[in-house]
Amino acid sequence: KMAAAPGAFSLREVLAAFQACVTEQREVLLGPYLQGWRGLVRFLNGLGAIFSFISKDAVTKIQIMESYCGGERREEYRTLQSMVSYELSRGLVDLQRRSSHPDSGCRTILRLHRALRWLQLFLEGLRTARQDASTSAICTDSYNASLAAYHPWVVRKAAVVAFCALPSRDAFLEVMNVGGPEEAVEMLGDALPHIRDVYGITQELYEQHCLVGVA
Ligand code: 1PX
Repeated sequence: KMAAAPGAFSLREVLAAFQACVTEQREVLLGPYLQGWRGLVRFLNGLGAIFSFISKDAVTKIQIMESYCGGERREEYRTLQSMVSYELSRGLVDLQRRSSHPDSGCRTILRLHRALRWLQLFLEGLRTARQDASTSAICTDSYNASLAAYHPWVVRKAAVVAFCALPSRDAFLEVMNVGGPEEAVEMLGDALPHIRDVYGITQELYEQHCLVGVA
């Protein structure tokens, strides 16, 4: 078993951010939510340049959100709940078609939220798959069951081609840097309920406000 590279970061800390973002009142804090995405992007970049078209889009969306969270109205962007009520009450969301507010927080988070569903399915797949399972097959299945529905053909093609570059399940668990495969699987088991929770709270909030299809 390979020792963790010094200075290398562990996916354990990255996923812990999704635990930290749910408050006792079941609000989702945007700070740790975006921090979680930052860590995932860092991890994705470590997997190779073939994934950079994916990480670039994720970074663009994280940056849009970070500028709201550090901007003049930062108080309104403390939680997902406060963001939704602020943007909707001020008419800052283009619901049907992108026009005067093309980069609202609501539409930007929705893209990350859909990707979080992919992440949940993918990690669940990794956790429960046989040792000799193919990571790229797990990834393709999770993608087809989630994000693919929102992507045009050309993006779907590029994504599936990139997935072929993923290492084997064991090698993948290794680069997660949480210890051996058993430890990695255990960590995923601990982290997944929190990811599911964040996904569920967001989904419910978006359904209540008819935001699940925002342009
Ligand atoms: C141990 C697992 C850790 C793996 C970490 C992987 C982090 C993945 C981060 C992915 C973030 C993807 C965000 C995509 C958001 C999106 O759907 N954007 C599209 C729509 O946005 P728009 O502004 O146009 O309405 C946009 O068109 C997307 C373009 C880029 C292609 C997106 C392909 C997404 C594949 C997600 C799977 C990542 C595979 C990682 C392999 C481990």
